[in-house]
Amino acid sequence: MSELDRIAVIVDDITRLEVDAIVNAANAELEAGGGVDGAIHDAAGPQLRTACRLIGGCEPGDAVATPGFQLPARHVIHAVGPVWKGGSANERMVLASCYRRALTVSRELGCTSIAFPCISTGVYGYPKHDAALVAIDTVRDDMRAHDTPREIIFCCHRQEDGEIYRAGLRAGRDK
Ligand code: AR6
Repeated sequence: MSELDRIAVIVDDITRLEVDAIVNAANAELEAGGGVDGAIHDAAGPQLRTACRLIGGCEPGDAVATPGFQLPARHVIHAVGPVWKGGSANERMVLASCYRRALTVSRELGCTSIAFPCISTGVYGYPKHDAALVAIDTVRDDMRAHDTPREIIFCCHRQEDGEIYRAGLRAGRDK
């Protein structure tokens, strides 16, 4: 079984997923913002805001976990992506680190399934194709090294993002 068989691409609202962990595209202050972060906070309820405030913050490239509260997902792993500044400010490294750290945290929590949004590609402005390739490469490398989480979902909110991931995975089949 190739690691690619453990990866799924779906187009959905990540707050609806019944998985062990969903990843949030958070900010360094862990304050509820817009985009997927806002949707996750709305669906999880006010306890999530309290839990985030207790943690206090998270560096770009890092990830921290809270419970999912009212979400169907058991955990939320808050990962802070890079703000796109043209590509020469270590954005690629920071984005890859988000995915690696989120996967490490999910293993510490004993997760078998995890869903990622397209981190940094909204408000933070990371070019979508490039971000998808970083996500796919980083997740594949991690999966080759680890048996868990067993199932990894790229949860895109828009059809066009789903197509970008599917094309990226198809191209990667030969690698
Ligand atoms: N389910 C899945 N994906 C979603 C959802 C959803 N419900 N809603 C939006 N997306 P963004 P960033 C996708 O802007 O660029 C926040 O204010 C969206 O289509 O949410 O990392 C935070 O507080 C896009 O592909 O995150 C930070 O301040 C992806 O989520 C800042 O934005 C990421 O877009 C983080 O910016």
